[in-house]
Amino acid sequence: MSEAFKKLAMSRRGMLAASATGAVAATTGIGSTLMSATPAKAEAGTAHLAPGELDDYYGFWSSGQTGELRILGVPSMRELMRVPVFNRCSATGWGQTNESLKILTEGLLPETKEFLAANGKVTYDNGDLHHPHMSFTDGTYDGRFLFMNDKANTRVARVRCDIMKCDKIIEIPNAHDIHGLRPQKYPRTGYVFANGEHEAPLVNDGKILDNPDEYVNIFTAIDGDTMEIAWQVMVSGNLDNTDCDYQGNYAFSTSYNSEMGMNLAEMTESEMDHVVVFDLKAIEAAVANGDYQELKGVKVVDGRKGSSLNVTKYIPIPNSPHGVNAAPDKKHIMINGKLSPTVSVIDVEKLPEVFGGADPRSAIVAEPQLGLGPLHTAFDNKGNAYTTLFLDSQVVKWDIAKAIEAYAGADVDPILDKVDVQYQPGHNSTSMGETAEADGKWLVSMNKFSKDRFLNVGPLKPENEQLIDISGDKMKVVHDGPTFAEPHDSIIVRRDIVNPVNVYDRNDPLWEDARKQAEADGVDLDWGHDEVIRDGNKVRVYLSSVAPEFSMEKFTVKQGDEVTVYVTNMDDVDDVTHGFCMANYGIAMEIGPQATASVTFVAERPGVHWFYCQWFCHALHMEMRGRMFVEPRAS
Ligand code: K7E
Ligand code: CUA
Repeated sequence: MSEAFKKLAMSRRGMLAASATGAVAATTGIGSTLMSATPAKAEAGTAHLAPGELDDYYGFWSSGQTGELRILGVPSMRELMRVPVFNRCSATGWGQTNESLKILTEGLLPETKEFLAANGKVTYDNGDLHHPHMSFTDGTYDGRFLFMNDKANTRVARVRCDIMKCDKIIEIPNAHDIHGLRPQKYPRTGYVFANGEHEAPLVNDGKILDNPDEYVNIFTAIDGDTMEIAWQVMVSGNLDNTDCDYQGNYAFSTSYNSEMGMNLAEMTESEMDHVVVFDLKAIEAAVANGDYQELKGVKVVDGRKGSSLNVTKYIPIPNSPHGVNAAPDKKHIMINGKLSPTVSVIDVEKLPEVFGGADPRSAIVAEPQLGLGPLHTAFDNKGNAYTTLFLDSQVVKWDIAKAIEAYAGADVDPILDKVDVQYQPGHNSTSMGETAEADGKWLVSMNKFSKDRFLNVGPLKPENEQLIDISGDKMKVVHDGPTFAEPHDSIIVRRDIVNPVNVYDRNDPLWEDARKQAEADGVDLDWGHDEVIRDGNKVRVYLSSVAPEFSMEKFTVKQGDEVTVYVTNMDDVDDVTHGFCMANYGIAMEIGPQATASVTFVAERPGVHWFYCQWFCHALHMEMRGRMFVEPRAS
């Protein structure tokens, strides 16, 4: 810890202890509008849905360090579901069932598996999920998949939208700490672009520390259909957020640390950082021509400054840009300034000239001054942009065409409206706003602090996600929505695009391994079954369940047996999920209608052990139970 950091840490603690909010605000910029903001009045009827009424939109929310994906209804902001991804889940058995463990482990690199084994684990327990985005076809959402990053452990995951379960997680080699993530918009996804945020020595084997020249950052393109890595590009400077155009030609990544600094002073030293523009066709050509090095089985193309391959361009942007957002006009890319009060607007039609040798800044067609701390921008269908101002605690609505005129010298003010939000907004999202079908109805401002907006629940406060009606000229805050740690980002998807099933298909690939094992054991999973198969000290117990009963009231194993319990839920009724919880064995899982799930444990505790259904399914749900008898080891 540096002396400067110690001092800063001590002075902040001192101020907070004295609860001098004003002083904190003055030094950190946090809470600058805390005192002045007036509570917004909800317009009757706008965001309120009567009991039983359905929302118009699905909202897909990240959860930051909680590591799961959340589904909300918009505009009601009701939380509909939590989908475990990088985290563990006590209710569903995610991280415990064989089916989920396969997904959580199969995409890890060999050295990661070794490292985890040395720590007594098979996979990571945590994740930091920032950016959930849906797959696209022709510039709009197609309802197939959701993709998301794990900043904590350098992974990318996919969720199937038909069942709303994660089906793939891969660790990204060579990169460090995946942050920005976006699916290709055109012609389809296609590629999923992922930024490694933190730079490290290319071969990170403990020989290099203080030699930033040998540090690199890695931009990765993943094939969204196979979840395999297509290629990587090595860049100069770090990588923060990313987005891509509507033509399938370019991707863009912001860099807040073009300096390759290792501490705060170094990282914020230069006046200008940059956005890296990736020429996708040129990268594909370089790969086809063999202009790459192979690292950990991945083709890595050199896109650093000074590389002879013309695959990247570095456009200078004022200090520490953060969010990147492509406008639904299919032409403009917004680079949000963060430390600079500006948003820099790139015209994608100028990029061929830049790659032909023109001044990279010639691609910038507007750079409006919007306020303090612009982080992310969302869009409506009328040519307007909505940018969060972290330090000002506001959302600013501005006219893209006017900003372009002003940059060209016209005397026009692009700012149309500002609204206070509570407080410190990070991401925002508008209904369908990151697609060509932006509809200009709703905006969610995702605020990092909630302070006085809710009942006090102790030092750890919820965040506040405010719903803003953007259908009129003036923005109106109509709803406060508290959320637990720490949603960064969300997307708002028209409900007709998302069509999940009610009941699983018996042939779903999720339990492929269980199906094969059952076949080998002569058990037909598609019929009610109750079999105990012994195979040395391995025992496979095949149970089925129909509310309110398991197919076996008891089964017997021996102490020390490795027991796998397979449960098939024979109910094919909408909403009848069963569970399997083995009391005092630390075992619990969800079995959806028509699904099979399995869990493996060592029966080391002798005696009678009750298993029961832990998802309420029937009037006789309490009676849905049975016994495992573990015969003691002969001693
Ligand atoms: Cu918090 Cu998208 Cu990770 Cu901005 S990111 S706020
Ligand atoms: Cu089955 Cu509760």
